[in-house]
Amino acid sequence: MLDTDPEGFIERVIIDYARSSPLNGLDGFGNEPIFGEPLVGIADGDDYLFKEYKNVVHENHLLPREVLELHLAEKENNEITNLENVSVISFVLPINRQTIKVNAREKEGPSLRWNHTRWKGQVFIDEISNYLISVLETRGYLAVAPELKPFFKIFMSSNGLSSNWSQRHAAYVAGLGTFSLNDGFITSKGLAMRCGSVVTNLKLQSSFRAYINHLENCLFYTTGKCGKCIRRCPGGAISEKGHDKLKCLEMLFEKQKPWIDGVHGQGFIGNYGGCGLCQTGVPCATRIPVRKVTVKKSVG
Ligand code: B12
Ligand code: SF4
Ligand code: SF4
Repeated sequence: MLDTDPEGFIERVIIDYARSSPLNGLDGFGNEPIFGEPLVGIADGDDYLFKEYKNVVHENHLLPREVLELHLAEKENNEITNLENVSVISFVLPINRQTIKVNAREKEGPSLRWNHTRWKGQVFIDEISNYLISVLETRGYLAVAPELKPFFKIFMSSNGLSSNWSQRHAAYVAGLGTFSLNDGFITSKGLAMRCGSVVTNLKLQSSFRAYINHLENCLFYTTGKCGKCIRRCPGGAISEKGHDKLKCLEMLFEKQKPWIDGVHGQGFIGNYGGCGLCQTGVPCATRIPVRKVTVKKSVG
C-alpha cells in the first residue's frame, strides 16, 4: 500500500496505532482512550509558508529540509541522503470527549483527567512519532520528529515564547485547521487536542487547505462575536487583543500551583497542572464553531 497509496498508508498507520496502543490509555480512568481518532494532514516540506515562519514564529524556526539536514549531520555513514522530496506528516489527536466535558466544569484550574491527558498524552505523542519513524525507516526512508531531537529548542522572544518547530504551524500548512483568539488551533474536531509531526523524504501528495487565512475557524474573527474563551481564562490572559503568553505561563506555572497542591490536586502528575480551560466549555472545543446566519423574510 505504501507504493500505491502512500498518503492512505500513513493515515492508516497513525489511526491504527492510536486505536490499538495501550499507551493511548488513561490508566487512572478505567483505561479510557486519552485521544479519539486522529486527523492526519500532509504538508509539502518546501511550501512557502515554512519560509514565512522564520518571521511569523521565530528566526530560528526550522525549514523541514533543515530538519532532515540536521538529522543527517548527526548520523555518520548515512546510506540515505536523498532529499529530493521533503514532506511533513502532521497529526492531530482530539482529546477524549468525557475529559473535555469534565474540564468544562472547572473554573480555577484543570481537572485530573486534563492533567493526566497533558502528561500521558505527550508520552503517547512521542511514542506514536517513534512508531511512525520506525515504519518509514524500515522501508528505507529518512524520518524525524523534530520535537524529539536534541536540536529542538524553546526561545523567549518578543512574541513571548516560541519554539524552533511549532506543531500547530506545521498542522496549518498540512490543511488541518487555523489559529484562534486564544492561540488554540481549531481543527474539524475542535481545539481540545494535542498534535505532533514527522518530517520525511518520502514523496507524498500534500493536503488541501480549505481556508484562506490563519484565523478563519474562530468565530471572533469571522463574526466579531463570541470571545467565550476570554471569560473561561482564570488568569486574564485572553482579551479581544488575543492571548498574552506570559500571563498564561504565570497562571500555568505559578498561580495554579496552590490550587493544584491543595485538595483539588490529589493524584495530579507532572510539574504543572496543564489548565486548558480556554479549550473546554467553548463553542470551538470539539468542532469548527458554526456561524449563525440570519435570513430575513421578504414580504410580498
Ligand atoms: C511554548 C508553548 C506554550 C507557551 C506559549 C504558547 C503559544 N501560543 O505559542 C505556553 C506556556 C503559554 C503554552 C500554553 C499552553 N499550551 Co503549549 N506549547 C508550546 C510549544 C512547546 C511551542 C509553541 C510555539 O512554538 N509557538 C510559536 C508561536 C509563534 O505560536 P503562536 O504565537 O501561537 O502563533 C501565532 C502567530 O504565528 C500568528 N500569526 C501571525 N501571522 C501569521 C501568519 C500565518 C500564515 C500563520 C499560520 C500564523 C500567523 O498566529 C498564531 C496565533 O496567534 C508547543 C509544542 C510545539 N512544539 O509546537 C505547545 C502547544 C502549542 N501547547 C499546547 C497546549 C495544549 C497548551 C495549553 C492548553 C496547556 C496544556 N498543556 O493544557 C496552553 C494553552 C495556551 C493557548 N491558549 O494556546 C498544544 C496546542 C494544542 C492546541 N489545541 O492548540 C501544543 C501544540 C503541544 C502539543 N504537542 O499538542 N504553550
Ligand atoms: S471561544 Fe470563540 S473567540 Fe474563543 S477561540 Fe473559540 S471561537 Fe474563537
Ligand atoms: S491555558 Fe489557562 S491560563 Fe492559559 S490562556 Fe488558556 S485558560 Fe488562560
